[in-house]
Amino acid sequence: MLSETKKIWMDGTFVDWADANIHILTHTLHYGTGAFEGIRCYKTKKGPAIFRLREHVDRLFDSCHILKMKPPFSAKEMEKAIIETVRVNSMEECYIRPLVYIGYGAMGLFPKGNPIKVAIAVWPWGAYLGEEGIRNGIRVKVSSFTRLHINVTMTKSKTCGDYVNSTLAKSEAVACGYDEALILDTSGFVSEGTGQNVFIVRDGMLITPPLPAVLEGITRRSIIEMAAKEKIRVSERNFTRDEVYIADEAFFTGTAAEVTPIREVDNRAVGDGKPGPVTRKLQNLFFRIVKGEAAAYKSWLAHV
Ligand code: PPE
Repeated sequence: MLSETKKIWMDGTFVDWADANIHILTHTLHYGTGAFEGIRCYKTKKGPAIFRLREHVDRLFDSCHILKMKPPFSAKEMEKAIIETVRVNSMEECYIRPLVYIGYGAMGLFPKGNPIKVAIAVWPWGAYLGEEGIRNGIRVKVSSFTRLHINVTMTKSKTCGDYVNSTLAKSEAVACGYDEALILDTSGFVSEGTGQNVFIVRDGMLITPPLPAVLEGITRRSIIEMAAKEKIRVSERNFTRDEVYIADEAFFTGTAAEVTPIREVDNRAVGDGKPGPVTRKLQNLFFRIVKGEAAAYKSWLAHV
């Protein structure tokens, strides 16, 4: 269950958690045209710090632009509101969920004149795929559901409705006894997890699917930038599910999932079935960065 916090920011004002309600005829609730973000704030020696806040807010505005929703706040105002929401709730460490949605007004697919509404909630959220998963890796199954085609939904937008594809894949994987799903694209190549980008390691080279059919993950981009500094070679190219079977290492990245090693795919051990050295190295560096312990990456943190 979700741990409740005190206040939720709704359209410029703070309301009590219990009163953060909307009308049942809210357009987004019916048709899914809305955009959200997932951001994390970490405890550092200098107080709470939000990881790559600017990048997340930029992506939220890109999603809105794609969906033709104009938020009634600027990106700067959103950044300030996010920081304020963390502060008002006295959070040391939390997950942050901004949501832009189409409010109550007209029904029918064309939401002419309906207000664009914005909310920001925060709550404590531990390891998304479990502490055990972070430490020793998770078990993954290739999904029977195919990832969104690039001309069916807009893959550069973090659109609420697109997550039906993810929830179907996730519940199937869990029902089959796995921790997470790995989803193939319409050409049959590996795309991403239900809420994570995926990396494999072969002969010391980091490989991740190219952007067209996956979300432009901010953790993904961070890992690529970190790998470059660590002199780890990176290739953005397509690969098949059996290339994951024979990879030396594999891991997921995402705001919620952070850096989670994959120890098994479709009942086949990846490498020796334990998090490998490249995964460990990047995972350790990632956690040092978000906790403010890596001076070279200070600019990735927005202190509250
Ligand atoms: N792919 C998808 C489909 C996705 O939803 C996410 C984030 C990513 C990749 C990784 O992106 P980034 O967080 O920028 O590195 N998924 C969010 C929602 C998870 C949820 O269960 O809700 C997240 O991780 O916050």
